[in-house]
Amino acid sequence: MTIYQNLIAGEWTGAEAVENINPSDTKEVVGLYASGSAADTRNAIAAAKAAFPAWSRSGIWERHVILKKAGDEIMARKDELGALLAREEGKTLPEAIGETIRASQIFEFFAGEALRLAGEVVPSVRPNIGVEITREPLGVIGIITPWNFPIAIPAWKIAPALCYGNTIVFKPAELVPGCSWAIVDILNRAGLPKGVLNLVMGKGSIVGQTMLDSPDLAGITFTGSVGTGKRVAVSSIEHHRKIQLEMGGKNPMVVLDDADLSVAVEAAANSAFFSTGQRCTASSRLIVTEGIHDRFVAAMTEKLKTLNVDHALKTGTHIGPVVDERQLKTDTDYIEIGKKEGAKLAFGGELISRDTPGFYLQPTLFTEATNQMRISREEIFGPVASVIRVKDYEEALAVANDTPFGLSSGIATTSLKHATHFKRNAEAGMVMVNLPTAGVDFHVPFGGRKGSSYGSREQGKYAAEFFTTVKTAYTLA
Ligand code: UN1
Repeated sequence: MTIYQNLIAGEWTGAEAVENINPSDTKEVVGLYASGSAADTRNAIAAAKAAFPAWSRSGIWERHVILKKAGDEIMARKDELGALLAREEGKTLPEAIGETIRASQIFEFFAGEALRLAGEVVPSVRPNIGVEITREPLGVIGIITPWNFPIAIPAWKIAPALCYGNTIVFKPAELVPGCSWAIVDILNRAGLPKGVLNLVMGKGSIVGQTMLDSPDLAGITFTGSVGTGKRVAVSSIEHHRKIQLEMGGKNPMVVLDDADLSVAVEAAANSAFFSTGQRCTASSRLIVTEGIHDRFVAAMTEKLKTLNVDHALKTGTHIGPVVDERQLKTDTDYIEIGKKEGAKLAFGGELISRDTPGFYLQPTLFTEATNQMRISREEIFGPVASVIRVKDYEEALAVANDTPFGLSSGIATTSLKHATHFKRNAEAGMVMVNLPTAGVDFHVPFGGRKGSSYGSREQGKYAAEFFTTVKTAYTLA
């Protein structure tokens, strides 16, 4: 089998490789991918550092052309890359193709942004002096991405990093190197100069740790677990490094008595269970007022009966497998914890077997949960959600905000008054009215508050905040 290698200083390299396994069919090896060493990582950092002076001064048209070419190629290959994504991560083929299209759109967006780089010219408070405010590239950026969005998250970090003139050392999640390798190959062929984008696949404890220990990374943008995020933060203070962290969520979806029941059920089922619940934007706390509670639970249970859990590539699959054995164990452990804590298992909770050996788990719904239970406080990151019954809107809002996280917060209601109040008072970076908490646009800011995020927003124009540093220049006229 060919080894998909790391790209360091413009050369494909690496003989050590690990198998990329399909979670829908653990007999299938998706490919062999290089596993980089600490020395590879140091070489990649050195290459990015050497490439920075020239790339930081590259023309905006050159950046535009490369980003546009990448976006176009990803779109042209959406079915093939979507299938690769579905095979390595386990989300369904339509979800995977959708994510691939999103990655293409992100490259197209930042191709445009490259042409719109601008500063400000303002008068000085002193006579005969002019002031210019410009944004300059930050330097070498470390990009560390999670397994749950194998193409969109790398795209939304790589595209702005390049657009604003930075060079990159990129470490994708070990479980899903395939889409990352494909993006890097596409950008490399699109004409990026050697060393501007370096790919080091491999273990967090080796590649990731070497990145954290390096004094040469000016910034690290990270999406992943709270624990690893904290380690990125601590190491970055030591190295005086800018950071952008996207970590967990325990996103609430409030359902009020006056909600349109089918809108509420669609939004809740989508955000709790699609992509196998493996989204930091997933709704895992369904906070439902008394008057609609029983009807909502009955309708959700009916809806869950219609969702097929099966091989990600099979037509008609609504929910693919859990990503791997470790995550499956976390999910089933939390299901046991929920039962012990006294929540009622209203649907699911069982492993299922299909034609191919994979990590198949039923969508799982608890009722009679309280907001104090561990299943309501800790991120599970699987197809597990719980219904918390509340008296009224005021209690629903208080429970929604009573969490260490603050990424996305949703409400299903037909009341303008409650929707408006919720938008203003939800303690979250993103608020969704009559929509799933997950599934965001690619051209507007993404990020949260409290334990969910740290640093400035990702995506859209707001990405410039992290990927650039501001300069104020004064000139005597
Ligand atoms: C989405 O819900 O569309 O890791 C995106 C995650 C997020 C991305 C969610 N950073 O789940």
